[in-house]
Amino acid sequence: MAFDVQEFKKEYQKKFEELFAYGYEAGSKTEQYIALGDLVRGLYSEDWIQTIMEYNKKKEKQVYYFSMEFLPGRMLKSNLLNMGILDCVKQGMDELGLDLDEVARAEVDPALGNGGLGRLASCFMDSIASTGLAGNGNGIRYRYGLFKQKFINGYQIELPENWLRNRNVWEVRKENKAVIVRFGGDVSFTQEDGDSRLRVRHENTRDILAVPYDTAQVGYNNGVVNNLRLWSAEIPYGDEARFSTEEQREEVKRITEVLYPDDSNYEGRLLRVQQEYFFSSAGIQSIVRYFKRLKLDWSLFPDKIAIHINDTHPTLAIPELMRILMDEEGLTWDQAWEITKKTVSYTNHTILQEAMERWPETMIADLLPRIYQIIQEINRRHIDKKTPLYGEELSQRTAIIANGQIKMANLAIIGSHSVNGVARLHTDILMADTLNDFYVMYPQKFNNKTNGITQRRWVQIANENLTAMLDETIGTEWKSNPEEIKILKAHRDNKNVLDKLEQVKLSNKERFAAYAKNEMGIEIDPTALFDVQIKRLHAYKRQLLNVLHILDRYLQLKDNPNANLQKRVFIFGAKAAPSYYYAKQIIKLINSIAYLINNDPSINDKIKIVFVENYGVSLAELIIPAADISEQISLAGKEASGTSNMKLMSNGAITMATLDGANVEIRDNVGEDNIFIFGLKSDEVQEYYRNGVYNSRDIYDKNPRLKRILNLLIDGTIPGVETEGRDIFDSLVMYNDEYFLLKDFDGYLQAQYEADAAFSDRDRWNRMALMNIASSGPFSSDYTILRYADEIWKIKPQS
Ligand code: TH1
Repeated sequence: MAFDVQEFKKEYQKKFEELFAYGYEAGSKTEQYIALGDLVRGLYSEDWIQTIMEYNKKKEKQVYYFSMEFLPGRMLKSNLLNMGILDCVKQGMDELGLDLDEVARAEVDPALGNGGLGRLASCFMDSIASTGLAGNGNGIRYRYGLFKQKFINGYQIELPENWLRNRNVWEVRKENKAVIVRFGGDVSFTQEDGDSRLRVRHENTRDILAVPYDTAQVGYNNGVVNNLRLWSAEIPYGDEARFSTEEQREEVKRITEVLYPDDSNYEGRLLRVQQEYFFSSAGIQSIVRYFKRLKLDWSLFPDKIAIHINDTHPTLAIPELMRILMDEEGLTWDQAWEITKKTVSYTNHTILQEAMERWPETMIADLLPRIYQIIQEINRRHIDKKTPLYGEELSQRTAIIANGQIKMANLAIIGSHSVNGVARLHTDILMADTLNDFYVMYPQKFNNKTNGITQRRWVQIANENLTAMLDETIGTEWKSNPEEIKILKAHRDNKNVLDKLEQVKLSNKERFAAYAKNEMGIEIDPTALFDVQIKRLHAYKRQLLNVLHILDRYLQLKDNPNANLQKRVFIFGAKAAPSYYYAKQIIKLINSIAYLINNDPSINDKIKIVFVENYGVSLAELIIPAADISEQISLAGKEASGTSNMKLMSNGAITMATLDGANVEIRDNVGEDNIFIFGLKSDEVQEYYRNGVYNSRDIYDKNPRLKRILNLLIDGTIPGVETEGRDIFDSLVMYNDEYFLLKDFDGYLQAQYEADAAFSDRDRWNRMALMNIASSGPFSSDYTILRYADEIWKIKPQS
């Protein structure tokens, strides 16, 4: 983009005065941010219009990524970067006496997602635009994002996150594109004289208006600006009389009021399924409306449209598309079914049973009577067709409806042409185990697409120091072609480069240390080893294993204050679902241990624990560049992929990992010497579950070192955790330790002491960091998305 600093300064001043009617110097940070955001939106608006017109004119095939969650993070700098004007604007702001970074921090980080799944959707939106693919996002404009986390006396407290409290400069309300989504009502069939077909009559429905808010997704230096469409629930115009009571109006608003705070967990709540149908139906309606404008035969629908469903949350898009094609457009069942299957593809993100969506049949029958009929019919035809081929038992196991429940994964698989897992190991487990019955029936549907991340946000924006150092060392090709970062390997023995890398890391650690001091009052030493675990709090992710390791160090230092131990700062960031009692107990435990150890003078700062409040995308951008160790210690087989592992690696952290999810592929890329691997393998875990010989009590009795650590939980050493300590102790020792922490403990400790040794050899450690950065290119979501486009969606980058 042709752009000039002087011109920018003029435009910015003008924009500010136009918006606020006084000079920018007197404005608040929020006002200064809003003026800049508004200006930036104006700068890409022509490309935005142009991109959409181009797609329409060429009747380009487009993908629609349906996701219940998007976690875009702050958008200002990412838009500036992708538009190619970041440096220019930074300089301009500087000359105006403003600090771009400070102004950028005034943007509220929209937390419209829980964790990896939502962040993946946003990395994908960036990559779709940046690789020049015609693609759109479809989701929900929650009035409140994921709760804001506070710690009070070490306990997690949840506060509402009013992310729209200031003006959202990026979104555009498109009232003229609103559609009606219908709930409830009565379904009947009529046949007119001389008409061979039955007509569906769907009456007495509760009609909700879905209003889209569009946000631009700016591609990296390519002029492409795609669209993310988020739907908001409102009362239909002119229908106010039907919503006369406050109660009725509240009910409408409630649909898009708040994001469900559960990650990898399922609650069969009515409001949740309303949300799912609401945005799925609205998305399908707007797609069908667009397709009809092309004036093509319906059979060409799958040649123009690909619909991707991010986990099962948008699965109702399948029966909804069937409904519209049949009831509204008059296609036959077989025509509609062919089109639907060819159009839809599905990603599975977890094998955890507690995350599998199953809706009570009666709930769906009441809420969505016509959709319910269609699901029944899909199920009936599936069973009729598969029983003669695979026998009664196997076919019944793949039924969509069983025991009064509707299994959304089964519907998603049967109603789509592609099912993918999110890392090689995960996909293998799906095929061999979790979804094996379906794999037997539809082997050709199954494929792997290992997750990825965008280095634009996670390196270029989050880690400016590293970016500058890379540019200087290997040139700038890696920015548009992430694989090219591999040429950094040539510098692995270059002492000068290794020292520079150490400097980069140190300055990022200083930046985080300043945050810890200013925001939390914790003093940390930037030369200590920063050991980072940032992810949702979940038993299977095993934050507790990390805790056991910390307690082991604590005991060593208590025994001998001069013990020769590497100084470490343990950094945690994690939210627990508000109803996940055990996870909240673990938060309280970690905070209490932090209090105990951080304030114990005899520990002499050899251990510090920093549990940041309200972890999210913005804090990730601060923490990840400062990490030395990346904790990826889930029980093997449980973490489908993980994506913080990739972000941390790209920033030169060394992975401490089990062979789970994408950790396996990270090891393959970086090599055994540049990663710390420990613990049970996924097949060994499987074997334990099968033969049931695991006995954690036995390990507790026989391992004195571990026993002493576990006893700390119940002997009063840790203040204020009488119940938490007891419950956690019991889960590990008395109730057989579901996630095998005690089994993996020894291996973990050993790997941690190897890490200490490696860290104390500065050249060795820096070389490991360099090799991680240099091996991170293949984990770019640009490549992931190109594989989706080529193998699943059948769309090509625009030239
Ligand atoms: C996560 C997986 O746990 C993680 O391993 C993976 O990297 C990420 O998805 C992206 O693929 C999941 N998040 C959710 C959230 C909900 C339900 C299931 C999953 S799986 C609400």
